[in-house]
Amino acid sequence: MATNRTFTMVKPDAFGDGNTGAITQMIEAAGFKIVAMKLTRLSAEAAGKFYKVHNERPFYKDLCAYMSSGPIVAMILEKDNAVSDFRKLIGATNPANAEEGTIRKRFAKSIEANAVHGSDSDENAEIEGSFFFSGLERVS
Ligand code: RTP
Ligand code: MG
Repeated sequence: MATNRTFTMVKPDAFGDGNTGAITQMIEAAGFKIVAMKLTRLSAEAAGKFYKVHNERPFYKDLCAYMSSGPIVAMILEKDNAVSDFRKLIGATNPANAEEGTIRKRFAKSIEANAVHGSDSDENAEIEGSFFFSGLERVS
C-alpha cells in the first residue's frame, strides 16, 4: 500500500565512504522492510528531474552536481507510518541539528552531503519510487 511506503537513497558521500551496509542495517533495525533496492548513478539531468521541486532554491545547482557525483543506492521501504517514521530515523537536514541516534547524526558530513534522502509525503514517496523502479522491481 502506497501509504505504508517511503523512498530513500544512500547519497554519494555515504556510498563512497562505504557506509551503505551500516545505514541499511539501521533502516532494517528500525523495522523497515526493503521492497526494492538498486545501485545506480544519476546523470546531472536525472538529478535535475528528481529534484525539480527545488529548482528555485539557491542550492539546486550544487545539489544536482553533488547527487550526480557518484553512485547512490535507491530503496523503497515499507512500514506503518513509513514517511514520518523514516524522517525521524534520518534526522534533520543539517547534521548539526540532527538528534543522537539518527542516520544523519552518525553519517552526514554537511547540510548537502547528508548521507540519505527521505520522502516528505506519501504522494512524493510514490512519485520518487516510480522514478527508479518499475512494478516488476518491487516485491510485495
Ligand atoms: P532530502 O529531500 O534529501 O531527504 O532532504 P530534506 O528533505 O531534509 O531537505 P530538502 O529541503 O528537501 O533539501 C534537499 C537536499 O538538498 C540539499 N540541501 N542543501 N546547501 C544547502 O543549504 C542545502 N539545503 C538542502 C541537501 O542534500 C538536502 O537533503
Ligand atoms: Mg526533501
